[in-house]
Amino acid sequence: MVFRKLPGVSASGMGLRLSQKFVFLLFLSGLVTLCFGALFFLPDSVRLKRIFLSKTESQPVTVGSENDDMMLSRSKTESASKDEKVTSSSNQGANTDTSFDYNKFKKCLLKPPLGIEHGKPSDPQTLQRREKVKECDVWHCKSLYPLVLTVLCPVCFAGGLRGASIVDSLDTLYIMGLMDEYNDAKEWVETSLDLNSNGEASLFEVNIRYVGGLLSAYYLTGEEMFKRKVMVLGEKLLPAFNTPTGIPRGVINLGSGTSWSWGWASAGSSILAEFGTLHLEFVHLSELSNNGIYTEKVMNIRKLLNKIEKPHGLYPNFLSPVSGNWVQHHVSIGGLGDSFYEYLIKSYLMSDKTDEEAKKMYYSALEAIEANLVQKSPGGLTYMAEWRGGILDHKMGHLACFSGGMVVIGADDGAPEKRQHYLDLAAEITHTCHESYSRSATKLGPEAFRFDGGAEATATRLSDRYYILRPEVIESYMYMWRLTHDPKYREWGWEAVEALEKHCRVEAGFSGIRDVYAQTVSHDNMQQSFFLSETLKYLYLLFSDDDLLPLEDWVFNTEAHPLPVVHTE
Ligand code: DMJ
Repeated sequence: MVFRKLPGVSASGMGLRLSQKFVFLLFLSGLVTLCFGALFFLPDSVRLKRIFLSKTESQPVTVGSENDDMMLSRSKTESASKDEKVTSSSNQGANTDTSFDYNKFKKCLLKPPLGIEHGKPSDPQTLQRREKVKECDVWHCKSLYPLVLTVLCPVCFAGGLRGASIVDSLDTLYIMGLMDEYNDAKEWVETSLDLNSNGEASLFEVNIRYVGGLLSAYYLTGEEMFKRKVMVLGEKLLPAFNTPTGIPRGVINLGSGTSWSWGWASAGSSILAEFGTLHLEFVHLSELSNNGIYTEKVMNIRKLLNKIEKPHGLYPNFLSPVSGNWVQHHVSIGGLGDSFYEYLIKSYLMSDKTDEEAKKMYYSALEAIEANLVQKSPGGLTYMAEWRGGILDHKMGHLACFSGGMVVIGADDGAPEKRQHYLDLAAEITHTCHESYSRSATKLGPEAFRFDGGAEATATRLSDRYYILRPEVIESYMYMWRLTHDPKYREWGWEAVEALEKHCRVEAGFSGIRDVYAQTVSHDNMQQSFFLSETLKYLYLLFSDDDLLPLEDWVFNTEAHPLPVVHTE
């Protein structure tokens, strides 16, 4: 068939004459210019500008005034060290010279981060207890500083990066007002934190401890150096996502950018609690860098998890980054699963309650957990069992004790008729975890406790009897206190302080113990960095007024690093 040109009609598809086309194009370009220009006359909206403008065009960097000691001077901002230059080509869009406006961010907060009086409690006993916790912070002892750097840090985190205790404790020191120690730690980060280290680093651990620690140090202090460091580190994590599904592998070499799966994880799988515990930090990396790639990566993980079939609505612990299928049907609210669930509700809260998808996923997961894992012991204790392909293992890990806190922070946002139910569930789980402490000789809890063979919240195996300064039980006390103000949570927290002081304090700081049931303790000579970032911080918050890091403005990552709620304007 031949198309013939009709008389009076141009050859263009639209059938317009050349002059008509010119007038139409002129009109169109005028319209586009008008719409774009209107953006600048509309009420100021960072979000709109973020969508339409490139980072160089958006808000200028504001340098703090001289009397604002939280802000860095421009000369300091400009003195980026060698390893802070972006070197990788994996993320061409990344830019360390971002336009994030720190002053504007602070104005969006509903309350001052450190409260009116740094959360100073009004009653003298609580204040005294808070002072004790502050004194427990090993950094308080100036003479120990070199020891912490050279001895404790390399052993406390075998992740290819040094200085975990330093980075993990920056915000704790700052919140406690230990400014000399904070300044020492800051200086070390600025001059000695090597982000190019060649070694086996866990993507998850680097994210929760280093990315989380640097992000919260930046948000709390406004020090540009922390932002530059975290931008570089964030970019170095991206190669781990180069898999057929975009589900990251667990291990990464930050120097070379190669990544691989844990040798112990079956069939090269990735772990739910690891790839499911990136969301909060990655959203903030995108916020700060004005580069959507980080959010894209975590949204891709969520998309896959949403789509995949879930046995009884549960999320198993192992998933193949190649096929995108579950590798085993083991489900746990403790190790290997825990913080994935925590990050669902916290993603919702951190989005200023706008992330409906995270909310939906959280409440359906919780429903499945309640239907399949939550149990009542013969002695009336509520616990979360583990699920092995449909068979229950009546064991609860110390790690799973964070769930009291998780359930209580989500109590207000589920179905209104379930609010009281969630408050009760959170209180029951926290009570069970407290029982695991009070049933031991040291009044510290074991790594895992059981509810079978006559056991009720006690460890039956020798290998489960250790305590490594973990925070989860105290974390739940802190949230339960904030949301109920039942004084028993402060009492339980104080019991823990006394037990830590009695059994874990050693000359150079605090140490884990090998058997919580032994009157004469044996120390493992290890101070985990989460003792400084989580255990001491949660205790300090427990004995502070609620206006210190108010929950309306801050969400704690799984390593207790406060990240700000992204308030909608
Ligand atoms: C911390 O590193 C984090 O809380 C993580 O999610 C699991 N638990 C340890 C401390 O026990």
